[in-house]
Amino acid sequence: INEKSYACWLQYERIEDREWLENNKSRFQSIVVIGNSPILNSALNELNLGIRSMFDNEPTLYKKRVEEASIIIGIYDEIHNQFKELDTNRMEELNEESYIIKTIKNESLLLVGKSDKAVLYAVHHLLRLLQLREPIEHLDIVESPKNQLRMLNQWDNMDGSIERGYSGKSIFYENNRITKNLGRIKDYARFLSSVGINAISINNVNVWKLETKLITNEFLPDVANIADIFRSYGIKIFLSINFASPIEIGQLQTADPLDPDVIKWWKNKAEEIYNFIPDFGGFVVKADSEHRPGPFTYNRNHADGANLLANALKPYGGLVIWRCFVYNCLQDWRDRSTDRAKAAYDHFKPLDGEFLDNVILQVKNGPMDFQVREPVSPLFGALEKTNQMLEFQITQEYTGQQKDLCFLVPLWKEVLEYDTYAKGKGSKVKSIVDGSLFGFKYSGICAVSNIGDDENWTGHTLAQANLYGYGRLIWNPDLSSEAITEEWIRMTFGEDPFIIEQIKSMLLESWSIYENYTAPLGIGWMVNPGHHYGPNIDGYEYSVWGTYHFADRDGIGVDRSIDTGTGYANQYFSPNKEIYNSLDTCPDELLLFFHHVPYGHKLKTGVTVIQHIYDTHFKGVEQVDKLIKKWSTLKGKIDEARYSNVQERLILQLDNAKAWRDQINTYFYRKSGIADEKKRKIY
Ligand code: GCW
Repeated sequence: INEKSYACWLQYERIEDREWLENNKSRFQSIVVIGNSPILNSALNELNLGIRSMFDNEPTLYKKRVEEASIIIGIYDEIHNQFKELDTNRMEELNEESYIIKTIKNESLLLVGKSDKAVLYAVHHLLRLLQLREPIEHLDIVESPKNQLRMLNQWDNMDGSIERGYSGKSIFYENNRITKNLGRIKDYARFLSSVGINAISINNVNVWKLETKLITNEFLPDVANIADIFRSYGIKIFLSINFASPIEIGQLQTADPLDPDVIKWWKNKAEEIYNFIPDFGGFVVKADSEHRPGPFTYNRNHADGANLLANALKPYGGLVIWRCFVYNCLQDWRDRSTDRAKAAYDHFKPLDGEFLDNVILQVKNGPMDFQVREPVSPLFGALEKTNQMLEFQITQEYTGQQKDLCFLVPLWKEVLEYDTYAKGKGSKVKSIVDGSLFGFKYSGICAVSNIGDDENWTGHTLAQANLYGYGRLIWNPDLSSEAITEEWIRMTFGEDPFIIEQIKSMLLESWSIYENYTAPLGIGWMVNPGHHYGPNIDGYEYSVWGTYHFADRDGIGVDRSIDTGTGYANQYFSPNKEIYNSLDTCPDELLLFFHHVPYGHKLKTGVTVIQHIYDTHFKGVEQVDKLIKKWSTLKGKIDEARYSNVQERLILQLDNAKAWRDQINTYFYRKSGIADEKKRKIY
């Protein structure tokens, strides 16, 4: 296998800078670990691996000789008596995942965590500094993650396929079994822990027949093996469950959440699971959504459903992560009153306060479905008494499927910085999901993973940046997109300033480029039904999915305003609702999400909607051309495997961008009859 492709951002390239080496080598001669646990062991192994490969020198491992070691790692409780340098007050205030890295008197480095997991994070922090060739002479770092749950959702099926996966097959399952080849899972755990991920659900939220049995003794021993691996990297595992399990695998006639036999069945089931996995994280649940079973069948609501499971998991400290992706997926396109965007809020807002405290509602960032541009879901801020977490999609279902380059950190950053005004100005999404605004007991961020068994994990090598960036951003949403991008490039491709600049601009512009050549002005969709790649303007127009653009000869867009439209804008707090509601103030990029306008409507830029469509679509293709040119300047400067992987995909991207440009432009030219002012080629 190609090591560089496989190693992602943990390249641990040999340090060539002589001066740097001379100055710092002595600091990495020996390590002592105080304490003993599987996680500390992982921390030590990683540190050892990193040092060995960057310094070309195997550090000596001491058992106890603290005075002689150049690096001392351990857990605060077991270590603090020995080091007066540790500020006890400061340490007491920190949480279980916090750590410090400190240079102490005799030039040794102290890496102390509040827990063994935190020690592992400290080690990764130090290795990152080394990979970035940062100055390390006088370190005094205190770090805590801002979000509590930092999670990934795998959409992996046991036949080895991955729903919306674009990077090969599952690393977890093959031939309807859990894989015996656990090495890759271990490396995945290493990557995830290096960016601070602490939870993972390991099967698709669409839980099919076989996957329903993951919570039976047929598969639990194998699930427990996977849990062991992740546990030693500080990551808890969760399973997606089938709400109808009591019927499917329990021989009951019903899955009614208020039925005593059903309640008992889940209680016993929880006990059984925790016998295998004592620190099992809990369940992720997609219920009454896209034909998956749920409480509606029994005339019960989502709180009844979630609380059933929460009661069962409670004795063991388990969580129920209940998804809010609930809408009518059998809509009649003739029906203009139903609005899919309103559904999640309509279903869950009335239930605020009715969920048990070990339930978390998982809400997608937008009200529709991970489109290239959507407003932020109005459920953020609307739930004051219910634990909430945010769901992003790292896998590029609607954003180019890892053929097209689309770096998503800037999008996620916008979502986290969005002000909901739920408690007045400054009620940002990031302070809702970090629990601080409403004092949630549990909260955080999760995302659908983009990895598979491709050699480079993510299909497109540059899509590794999305996984890395996701982890870094949710650890600390205050990090800038630029800083995260640069970190990733330097760790992945090294220190050459030219390489860094080229890739940095490619990544940072890619989201806007993708937006330029696909569906315009926040309208979304217009993709091929089913697989969702490539243009198909009317692909979903007369479908059951509630995803329409309503283009006719006069205009385009969905009227979601309060007086004349579906009223969706009303789900926001003031002043957001007024901003979206009015044509004068609605931001251009979301115009067609909120309003139906004539093609001649002037945007804030002064350009008409139709001319904007033409301009952006021609521009998008030119921009992809430039991406190809930029990348070609790196030939010979980076290894051939990664170079050609990206080059091949950029060529596919260009084809796709042209297909989008020509279909979108032609479609709207034919609908509107309005010519391009610049008289470019439209078919
Ligand atoms: O984005 C849509 C996808 C489905 C997915 C669903 C969901 C797992 O097209 O493939 O199902 O959302 O989030 O549940």
